[in-house]
Amino acid sequence: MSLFSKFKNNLKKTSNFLSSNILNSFQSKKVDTKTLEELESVLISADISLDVVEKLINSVRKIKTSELDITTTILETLAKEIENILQPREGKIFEVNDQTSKILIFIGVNGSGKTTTIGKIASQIRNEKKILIAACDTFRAAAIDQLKNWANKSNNDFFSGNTNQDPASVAFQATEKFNKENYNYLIIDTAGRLSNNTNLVNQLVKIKNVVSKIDPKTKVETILVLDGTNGSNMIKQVEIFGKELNVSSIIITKLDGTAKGGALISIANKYEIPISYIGLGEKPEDLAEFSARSFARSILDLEA
Ligand SMILES: Nc1nc2c(ncn2[C@@H]2O[C@H](COP(=O)(O)OP(=O)(O)OP(=O)(O)O)[C@@H](O)[C@H]2O)c(=O)[nH]1
Ligand SMILES: [Mg+2]
Repeated sequence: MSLFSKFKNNLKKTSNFLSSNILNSFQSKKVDTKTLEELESVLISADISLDVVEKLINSVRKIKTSELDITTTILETLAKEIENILQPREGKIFEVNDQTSKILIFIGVNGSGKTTTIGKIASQIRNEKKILIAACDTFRAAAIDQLKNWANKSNNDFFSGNTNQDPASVAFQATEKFNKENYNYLIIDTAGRLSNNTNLVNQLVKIKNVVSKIDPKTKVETILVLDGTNGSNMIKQVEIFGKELNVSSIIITKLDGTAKGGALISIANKYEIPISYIGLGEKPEDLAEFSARSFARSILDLEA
């Protein structure tokens, strides 16, 4: 299946919502105050932030009512505008020809999809890179097992400490193994829940400091995983984690399960942080490199 078909098939909840409501709003085939107001409320209901909605409405306002196929023109205009917002955020974590070794620390609130996303990435790139996956979510034995299963299934090496061992000390040992045995990538899974957010963020900062100190040559990246079904609430999470940790890349998961996919556009508009992947299901292949054009056209139910 092509990347575009994957986007198109798995973003149906958002695209059904947007395209059917937009077509409904413009039954009169006119661009006027009433139809623009309706469009505005459709876009807001799709969790697109007000500043973005304003931009989109302004671009549609310029369309001449005399145009023949006005609804297609409206959808095409919206898609172009959305693509322009998203384009600067396209950014890969992984390039086949890039020889840089990396330590990737996955962070995010509990249930956002960190462990699953690590499993998917490790499955997809296992033939390209020598990967060590480390379980630094040491609070629950089940969390370690879940990650170990993904490592086994994808044929990647796995490192874990003991239950309740300090996560930063597991990260320390994993980094030593990573250096000694010449891995390309060390992928670190972390816990999503602690007694409170401050403790959680402090814990992550500690992990980051520990792995950055051991090996200054290696690039350390912090990957923030957000649950797409949270819609605009994702913004709060970018704030919480972004304050203390320099977020290198964002991954938005579960976009197959929500009509609130428009929130991705709000995030892209608000933060200059690259979006590397989007989650489109639970299977290893259901993780797609983010593409601005494919996303913009898919959510408006347009063709590639
Ligand atoms: N439909 C769908 N489900 C997903 C996606 N990504 C993750 N999930 C599911 O979301 C649930 C939580 O995912 P996890 O990977 O365990 O989340 P986590 O961030 O590691 O959670 P904690 O370890 O509790 O912090 C699992 O049931 C996953 O299968 C996605 O893109 N689409
Ligand atoms: Mg987990």
